[in-house]
Amino acid sequence: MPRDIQARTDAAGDAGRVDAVIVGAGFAGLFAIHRMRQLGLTLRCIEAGDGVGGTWFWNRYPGARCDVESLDYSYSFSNELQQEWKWSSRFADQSEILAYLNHVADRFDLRRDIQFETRVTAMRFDEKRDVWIVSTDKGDEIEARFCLMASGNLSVPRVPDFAGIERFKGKWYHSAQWPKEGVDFTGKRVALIGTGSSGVQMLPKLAALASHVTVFQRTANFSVPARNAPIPDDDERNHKARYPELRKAGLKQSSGMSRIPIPTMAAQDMPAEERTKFYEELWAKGGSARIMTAFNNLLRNEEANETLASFVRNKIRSIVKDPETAELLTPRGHPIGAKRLCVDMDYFESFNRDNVKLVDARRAPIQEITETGIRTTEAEYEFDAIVFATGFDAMTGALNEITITGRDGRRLKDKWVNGPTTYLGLMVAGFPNMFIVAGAGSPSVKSNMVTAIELHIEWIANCLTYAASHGALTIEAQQDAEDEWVQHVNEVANGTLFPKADSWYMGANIPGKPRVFMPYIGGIPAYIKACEQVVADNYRGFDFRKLSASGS
Ligand code: FAD
Ligand code: N01
Repeated sequence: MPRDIQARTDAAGDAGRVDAVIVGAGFAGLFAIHRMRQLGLTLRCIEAGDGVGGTWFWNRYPGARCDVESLDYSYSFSNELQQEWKWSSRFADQSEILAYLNHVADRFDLRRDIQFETRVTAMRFDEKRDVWIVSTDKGDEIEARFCLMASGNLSVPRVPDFAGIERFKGKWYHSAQWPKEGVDFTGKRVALIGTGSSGVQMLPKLAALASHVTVFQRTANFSVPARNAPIPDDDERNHKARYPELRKAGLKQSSGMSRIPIPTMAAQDMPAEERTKFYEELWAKGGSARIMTAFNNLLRNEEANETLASFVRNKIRSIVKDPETAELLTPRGHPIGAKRLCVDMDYFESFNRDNVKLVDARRAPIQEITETGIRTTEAEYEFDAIVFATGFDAMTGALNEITITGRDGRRLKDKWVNGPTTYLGLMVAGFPNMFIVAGAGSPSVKSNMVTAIELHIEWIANCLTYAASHGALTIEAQQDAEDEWVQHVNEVANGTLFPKADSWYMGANIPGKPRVFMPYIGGIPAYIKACEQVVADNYRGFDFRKLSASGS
């Protein structure tokens, strides 16, 4: 395939020139290599880590595992792959997902196109030649016709700007920069800062080893039990026998997950007693997907949301024995699900242990890290280790860290100063031939990410094929189309309860970051329809150009 794409790149044998640069070698980057190779493109994938896996390479903290069931949270592009891989449990842990991604890299011979331990620092679009010049921290300058940004939504870890961290004599860790060799917390006094999904997964594991764990909680979070267990052989056999059909069924779900009944009823339409029984059943089944889609209005209607929120609050009170601790752990002030719902294995139960203590970091914020521990506005604590489960500069962080310069010398970061703007989440006007994989403006983190990634890469592959067949060298989103899409993304979000929470979806976890709801919350089916309509209208909203005005 597309000789036209290659016409001015002529990459064969020239390491500094390729058809496409792919940034990142996680789920997105790996599939991108495979799919772009099928188009006959020459490639270079650049990855900061020394191995593949992205999220699953970096987040090695104890307890890390997925919360989308593994039979769904895996690639569908190869039936052989999905048939041969055996997941040990319903929600696989980090090491298993990392092993899977390494298997994928080997099975499809992907590593030969990956340059590891290299960070892309800058990308500049050369308007005269219609190529991107990609610079790295190793001094490379690579020319590429296309750039695929598979750099991740949750790949820039964030440690809050606490004074004094450099003075701390013990060891400190961030959940997403975990040492490969692991950490032995046996007998240690440990501080855990942050009670999002990472902190919630980690606490039971830390508590089992450490002499004492102090949890600094700023916002109490909703969490539901995973009920993780091995997948019974029969279930696995049945699932695999129907895999292609189930993958298709997943695309009809807002979340992109299969086997979750599509809700047809509003929460208020079920009598209260029956509703509580239903929530009990879903609580017993475990996981977040079923309970959050028990009714069709849980994330649209506050009264409906409150039925589930109060059910979970009661559960917390029934699990946690000390009433004061239970009270502090009870989430208030945001709708359930408007921050990502945590999925845990004995999180609330851990607070019944003698060696776990909860500190209210809202009432008494952390003031500084001292030589020996942490000082809040109320007290000083001594620790051997501090664990930051304080999250990420989500969705825009990885792209904004790269100096990306498009047409007319315009920086992406400047264009996004009021929040990310994209057309279909795929491209940005003024940045030709740069595709973003499953980022802002697309279902991305509000769906099964692997589904979102596969959809995007297929779309990009088809778009490149179309461009080649029309002799086009550049593809670019039109500003009007981008504006319209951004407006749609905002309208859809504003029809939900999501903007009511200070979440990372809203950029609220980073001081000074613009408050906009970044993912597209219309769901996978609506998103697929929007993309298909654009294609059916001959890629409405995209310009395909044969040569740039000044090109030769
Ligand atoms: P990533 O996996 O983040 O990979 C991006 C890669 O790009 C990284 O390896 C990074 O090093 C590299 N990179 C970034 N910038 C540069 C640069 N400038 N130069 C070179 N390399 C660069 N999603 C779900 O749908 N279900 C789940 O159950 C789920 N569980 C999660 C659990 C954890 C602990 C976390 C943190 C996230 C989870 N997610 C989950 C979201 C998860 O990020 C995605 O599912 C998916 O793994 C993202 O893949 P990706 O390839 O898009 O990005
Ligand atoms: O990060 P977070 P995360 N003082 O941003 C607190 C995915 N993921 O790494 O809420 C005190 O959610 C902060 O407090 P507050 C998933 O998409 C999935 O846990 O801002 N506390 C919060 O409690 C998830 O949503 C899994 O008030 C401070 C915490 O740190 C996303 O990754 C597992 C603070 C950060 O929570 C991010 O999750 C792990 C301060 N100064 C991750 N600053 C699965 O289960 C921040 N905090 C699949």
